[in-house]
Amino acid sequence: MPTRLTRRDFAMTAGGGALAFSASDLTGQAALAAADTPTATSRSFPPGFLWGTATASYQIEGAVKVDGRGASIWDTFSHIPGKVRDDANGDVADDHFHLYRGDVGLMTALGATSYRFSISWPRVFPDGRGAPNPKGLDFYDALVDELLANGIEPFATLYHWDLPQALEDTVGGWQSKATPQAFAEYAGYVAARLSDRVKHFFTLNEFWTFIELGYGYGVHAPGLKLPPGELAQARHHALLGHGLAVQAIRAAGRPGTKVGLAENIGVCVPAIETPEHIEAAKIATRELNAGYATAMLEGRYTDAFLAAAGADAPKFTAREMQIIGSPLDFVGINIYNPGHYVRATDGEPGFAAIPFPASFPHMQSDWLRIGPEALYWGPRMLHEVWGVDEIYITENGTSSADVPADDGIVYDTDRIMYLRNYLGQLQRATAEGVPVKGYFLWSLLDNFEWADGYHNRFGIHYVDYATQARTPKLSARFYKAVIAGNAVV
Ligand code: GBH
Repeated sequence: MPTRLTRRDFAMTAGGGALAFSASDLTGQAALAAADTPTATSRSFPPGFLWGTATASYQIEGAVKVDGRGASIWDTFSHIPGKVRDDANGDVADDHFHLYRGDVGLMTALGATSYRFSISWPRVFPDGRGAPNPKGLDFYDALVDELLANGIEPFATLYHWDLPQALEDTVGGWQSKATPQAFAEYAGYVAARLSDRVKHFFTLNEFWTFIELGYGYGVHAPGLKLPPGELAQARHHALLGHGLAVQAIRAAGRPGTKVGLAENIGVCVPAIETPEHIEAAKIATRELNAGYATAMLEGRYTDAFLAAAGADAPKFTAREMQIIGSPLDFVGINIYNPGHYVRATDGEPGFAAIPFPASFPHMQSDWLRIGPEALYWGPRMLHEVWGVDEIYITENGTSSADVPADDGIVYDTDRIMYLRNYLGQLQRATAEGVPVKGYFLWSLLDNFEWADGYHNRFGIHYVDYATQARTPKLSARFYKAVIAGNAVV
């Protein structure tokens, strides 16, 4: 049942209590050594709010042929000339597979209390299914131990797009129901092995992106351009993989294991914050996310979604929709930009999405539009439309045209501007009682940015790819002050 927060509820739950801040210098990192002293402000987050960074396996690990890892569709795709900017690939990336201890040290220097990483499916099941690779989880075992030894809570994503190539070759990847089945087996195996230490598992990351860009537009692996009906079926199989994995993780995980998803919902922002436009944005939230988030959070495709798809609608059974709608413990949302500004209209459907004016501001990439209020409305909509009570911002950040200055530091004031304004809106949400429990900044390090290769740098640590040296950018120092103060600074 959707729940509705009233102003009174907000008032009763608002406030993070007194700001208990002690300026501590936790860092061993030279460039972060200067401790900026946050002052107590009304811009604080609730006590116990988790602060971390996020990464994904193929974007940072490298070591693609180590310890029996199988190939993924991104290994194959990135090695096809012309698919990735500068024909870059993830063969080495940040070499995090070998440098993870130092990278956890960067997190410790920030004062981070959590970390979101993803597990490479083909490390664990080189053929996607069948026999697990005995060494497949060793790296993640060691990483998790290192995190916990440093007081950092691990959050694991099971699928951040590196599908085992064998599944693409043998069954057509997400085009087949065999892939969701295999994904669930892998998910259960990982949960059995790691849930003694990892309490939060995300099933799949950004359904929209890997399905639409990978199987529809052909710009991400596996590079297909399926016709609408087949694309709809691939979408449905990704949802089914999620639902089956939720059940497998529950069955195999220790008591207390929590499972959720990480989706880049299209955040519907009311163009004007008045009741009629807010109501319109809620209707829009359900309908404009009907292919993914709505289906998983409600266990159904909306009537409007099926009507619009017509003959190209996915084929599904009632049992499958029940699996897809398996209850979740929490929901993660990746928010970089506003999805749509929405206004109320008379009659059905009650909303209109307003096209973005050409002058709408953006960061380095065109798609990275600057709409900080997306970080307010995204979680508020999750809570009010679907009653979600445990919300994480699983990604937020930006790439910038980062160039080290003479002293070696990147003075990325544009990234700080972006983060400060988005965090300000997130703080507004928590102060009003929207149950956001943590925030993961994308990303810890500059890394392999998919089809954009290494050109777009999203890290708060600069990576010199020739030497693998990591240097905190000014934004790392900013984020450290945010974490230390548990407040927007
Ligand atoms: C996330 O995607 C990913 O989860 C993460 O791996 C990635 O590194 C990060 O954000 C930064 O991009 O140029 O028209 O093809 C964010 C959503 C959707 C943003 C696809 C880039 C490409 C649009 N992404 N989009 S287009």
